Amino acid sequence: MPTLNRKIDAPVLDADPFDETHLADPYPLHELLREAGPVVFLERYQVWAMARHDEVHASLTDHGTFCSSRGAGLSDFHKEKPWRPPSLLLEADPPDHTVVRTAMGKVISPRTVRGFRDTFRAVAEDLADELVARGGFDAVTDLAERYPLKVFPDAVGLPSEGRENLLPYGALAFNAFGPRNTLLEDALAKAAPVQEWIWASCQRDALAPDGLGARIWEAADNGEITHEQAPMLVRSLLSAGVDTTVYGIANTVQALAANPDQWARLREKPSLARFAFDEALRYESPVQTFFRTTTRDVEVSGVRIPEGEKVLLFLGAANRDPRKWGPDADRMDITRRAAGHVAFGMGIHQCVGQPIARLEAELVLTALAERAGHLEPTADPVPKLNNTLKGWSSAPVSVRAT
Ligand code: OVV
Repeated sequence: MPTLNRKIDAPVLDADPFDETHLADPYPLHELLREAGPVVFLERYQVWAMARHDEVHASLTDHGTFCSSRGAGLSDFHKEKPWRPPSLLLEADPPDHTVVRTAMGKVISPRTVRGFRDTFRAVAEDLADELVARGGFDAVTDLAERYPLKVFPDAVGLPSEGRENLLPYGALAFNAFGPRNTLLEDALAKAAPVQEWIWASCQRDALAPDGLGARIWEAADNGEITHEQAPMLVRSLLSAGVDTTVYGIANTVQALAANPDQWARLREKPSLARFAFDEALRYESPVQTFFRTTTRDVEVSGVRIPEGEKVLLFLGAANRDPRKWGPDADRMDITRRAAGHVAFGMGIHQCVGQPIARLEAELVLTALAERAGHLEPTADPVPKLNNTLKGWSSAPVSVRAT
């Protein structure tokens, strides 16, 4: 429906959050969106948007009104065919969602994740030894891409052949939440062999008997989920579990290198690693946005949104809202109480893999902080463009042993 024929009692903006300028540096747009009002209307995509913490948080936790089963991207699954069969987790509502989410929560239990710690730590320490000895490295390609790409696929029990498909698949999945711009078209053009490898790797015979993938298939044997659902849930691990952690770790190391006072704090007290990661997720959120769709007419902070409308939630902007975080919301401060950020989402869809992500980040940051004296950027980081993810394709740093 053209804007002309609708009644919109919110500021109407013509900015494109998915253009290259805003994807590379979204923060000026975030401020504009937050200051424009609690709810705005984005003319170009005919969608509503929220960028303040209160409204983003409230929408994420009201899954009855802001549903996920019509897609967590711009595309409305009631109107367009999804690019792949919808995720049983991300793109589902209760009661369907509840069943699979419960099963996944058991697979990624605290006990299971504790069981990963020793192996994950050994890999982190070997990598940190190597990188510190080198005197310099790229925080993205030498650290953030190597670490999760070793420990996570091993934990899932994936075949070692073909793992180079994991990053392109994640990039595709996260680009697919946005509009059909060149980022998405380019990713889709190369997608067929990537998708084939992913789907083959979700099948029982491809998965090691002791990994998370096999545990999902056992949940089907136990009747918690069906055998048809099992490969789809393995697919969720492969969609959401790799790029997210790569961006999260890269953004954290880059932000620490760029903020020497914060790196000094972590180096003095490596046990702050978990807090540094949370603050980095708030400060530079890997997942910047998700959409929801309204299930009814709803009023949000005085603005009426009709039923069946797409709503773009700016997680990354909520995480820098001065109304929530104070006047220095744009500053990285690892001693800040970053709890309450929405980088993992909030409510029933909040990241089910987050204990694994947190473990990876804690161990790799601790290993680095225990070994590296100084850590400094040696060149500007290079933005990596994605319709949903914010991060870098390269972030060179120099490092000296303690
Ligand atoms: C890309 C993405 C994010 C979160 C969840 C999923 C995918 C999924 O497939 O469940």
